[in-house]
Amino acid sequence: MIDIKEYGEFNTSWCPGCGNFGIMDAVRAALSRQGIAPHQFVYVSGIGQAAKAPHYIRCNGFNGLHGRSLPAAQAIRLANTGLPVLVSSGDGCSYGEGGNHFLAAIRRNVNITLLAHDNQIYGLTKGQASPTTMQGHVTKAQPLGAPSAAFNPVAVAVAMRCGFVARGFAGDKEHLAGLIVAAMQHEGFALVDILQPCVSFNKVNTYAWYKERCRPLPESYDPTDWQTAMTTAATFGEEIPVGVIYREDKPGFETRLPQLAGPPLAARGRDLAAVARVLEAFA
Ligand SMILES: Cc1ncc(C[n+]2csc(CCOP(=O)(O)OP(=O)(O)O)c2C)c(N)n1
Ligand code: SF4
Repeated sequence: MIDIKEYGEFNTSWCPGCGNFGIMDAVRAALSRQGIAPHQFVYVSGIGQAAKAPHYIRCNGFNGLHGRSLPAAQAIRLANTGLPVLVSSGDGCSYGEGGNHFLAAIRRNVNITLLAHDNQIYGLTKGQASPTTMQGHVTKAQPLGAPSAAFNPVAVAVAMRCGFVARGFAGDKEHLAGLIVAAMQHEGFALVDILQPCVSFNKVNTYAWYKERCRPLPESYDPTDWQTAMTTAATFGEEIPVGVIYREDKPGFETRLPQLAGPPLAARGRDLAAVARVLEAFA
């Protein structure tokens, strides 16, 4: 257990009441419970309000381009297979600009955890519809209502048999912290899609809206049953199940590359003469 104060206190540019605060509290609690000190993990993000999360916690951080956090995170993990790697990314960043990286990360199954701050809107750029915005939702940029059907990331991840798929709610920090711990403990790519109110630009999916609908899965729920998980993942409307929706143990990408057997690449000595030979050969 690490003292929460170790992760620091920072001024943020988030609006008062933003769901990102609940997610950050849950991240701190999850790290503390696992005894992971600020220098012992890497926190990766792209661009957006969610992507500012690594700026507001003591950590090793990396900010990539919009939608490009997952490739960077996977590279970091493959270079240092002993290192916990967390990604915070908005629904636009993860499922819009980064949509193909999301699918590739599920297929590749590198051992990282994606925390998708899903506020069903583009927060940083002031409220345009994102891939998870509900069809018909009126925004400043879509005055006639969002014309496209909403993307369901949880259902897509389950359909692809992603090894760990959970849905959480930023308004229930204790439950969310448990999901983040379970995701980080999972061997392979883990998705936690987190319903996160944007109090400034999403006046439809508010705290009250989510609270009325979010139902924690019962103890008896079996997340290893794929058919049931598909039905559970597809449930999003008057009722929204939250918890670990699907899990499947399978070998991670790291076990499939012989080059990664043995100590992490980052801990191995560097052979600069070999690098010089490669440069010479291809220059
Ligand atoms: C390739 C690219 N497209 C668009 C933008 C402009 N842009 C920056 S943040 C953002 C939306 C962020 O929304 P989301 O990822 O949902 O995160 P949030 O701010 O809601 O946390 C957009 C469209 C950009 N920076 N790069
Ligand atoms: S605009 Fe929305 S997502 Fe961004 S800080 Fe404000 S409440 Fe949070």
